[in-house]
Amino acid sequence: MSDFSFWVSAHQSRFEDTLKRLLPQAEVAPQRLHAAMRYSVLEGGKRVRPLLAFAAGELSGAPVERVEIAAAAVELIHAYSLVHDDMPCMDDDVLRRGKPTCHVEYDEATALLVGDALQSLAFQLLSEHRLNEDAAKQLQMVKLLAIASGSRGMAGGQAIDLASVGKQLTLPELEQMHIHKTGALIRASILLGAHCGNLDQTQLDKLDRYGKCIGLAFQVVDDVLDSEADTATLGKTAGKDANNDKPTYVTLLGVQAAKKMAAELHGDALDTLVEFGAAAQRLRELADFIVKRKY
Ligand code: GRG
Repeated sequence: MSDFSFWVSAHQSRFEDTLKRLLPQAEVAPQRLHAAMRYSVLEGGKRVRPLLAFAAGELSGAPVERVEIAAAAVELIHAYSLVHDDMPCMDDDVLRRGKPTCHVEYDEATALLVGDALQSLAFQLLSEHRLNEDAAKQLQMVKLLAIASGSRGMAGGQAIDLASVGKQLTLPELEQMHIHKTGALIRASILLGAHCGNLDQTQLDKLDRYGKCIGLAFQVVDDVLDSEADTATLGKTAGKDANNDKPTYVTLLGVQAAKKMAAELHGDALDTLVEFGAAAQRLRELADFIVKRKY
């Protein structure tokens, strides 16, 4: 096992325990809602956003106990977005992370509440744990996640996505959609990890640029995988975008050009890390992982 694979497994496993501890126990009332929240968050997912937060936290000298709270907040927002995205009123899907989606396993009303409650819990975590000595910086973290997940971030991107079905978008329009829908939360993961430590504004700006490039690369790769990989490998329904008549990098550019674009964004992301030297090695490895992933 490579040093990077070991780092990933160790963090994923420790993070799973953290999530189990932070989520309400299934025995606590209202039991069905709490069980559905745990079902939607635990035992699944690559945990890419938390891993990015951990790598940025290491770079900024942040204590890992703080970063894992920030990482949990981001992952809860991500899980909420997947639960809502899978509902019949949005993408209407039955499979997520290799198991039935939340509204299939439970019911629609429960799935709606799971998303609501996960979102609230994310902000509860960011506000009740000490994440930076400087209270103003911590408040900035709350604001950062709120903007990244709200109408000027992920939810806004989802609105553009829903409105784009059956339409021919231009490349800049597609990019705008994904910078918000997928990119905003990925960017926020990196900045939240970094905000648990101490970096100057120039360094934070570089990390933000890295996040922007890698967030978009993540989506381009997602589009390629949606068109090339099978349902069993992805753990979610493959070919969904084409079936739903959604514009993607593959439908707009073709597979080869989409792969080239992902490689260019990968290169741009690595360029932003040059001045950090060896301290940014994990972020480099995560960029490789995101671009070369198979699911
Ligand atoms: C409902 C407000 C709201 C937003 C939904 C994220 C999102 C916005 C929709 C998900 C649809 C989708 C397939 C987006 C493409 C990129 C993406 C976020 C894929 C899923 O993320 P992964 O691959 O999933 O990190 P895991 O399961 O590994 O956590």
